[in-house]
Amino acid sequence: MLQSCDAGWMKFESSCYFISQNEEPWSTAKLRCEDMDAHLITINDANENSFVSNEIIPLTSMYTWIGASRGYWYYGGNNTWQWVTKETWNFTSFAPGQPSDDNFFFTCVAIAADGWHDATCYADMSVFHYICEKNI
Ligand SMILES: [Ca+2]
Repeated sequence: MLQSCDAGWMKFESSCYFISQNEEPWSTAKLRCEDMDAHLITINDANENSFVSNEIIPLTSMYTWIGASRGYWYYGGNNTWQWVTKETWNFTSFAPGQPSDDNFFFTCVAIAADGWHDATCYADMSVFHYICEKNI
C-alpha cells in the first residue's frame, strides 16, 4: 500500500517531516512535536542527513532544532548525547569545531548549512525553527 503524509508534511523514506512556522526554545519545540503525535527529528543516517540538508535547511533560518540533547547534569543526565526517541546514537554530522561547549551549557543540537551545532536548550536566546518527524 502506498503510504503518504498529511498535508504540509514532507515525505522521505518511511517518515514524514514538518517544518515549524514558529521559532521556539528546544524544550518547547519538543512539546509542539509531541502535540502532533510526532517527535523532534532524529537524524539516524547519512541519507536522512542529506535529505534534511538538501530539502529542509534551505527553507528555514540559519539554525533549526533537531531532537538531540546531552542529558544535562543539572537535570540528572550524564552528558551523553541522545535522541528524544532513545533511538541508538550511532550517527552524527557535527560542523567543524562542534560541539563547541566543553562546559555542557550548550546541551541541545541545531542543524545549519555546515552541519550540527550544540546550542543551549533552556534560554530564550536560542529560539529557532524546528523539524518534527513522524513514522508512516
Ligand atoms: Ca529519523
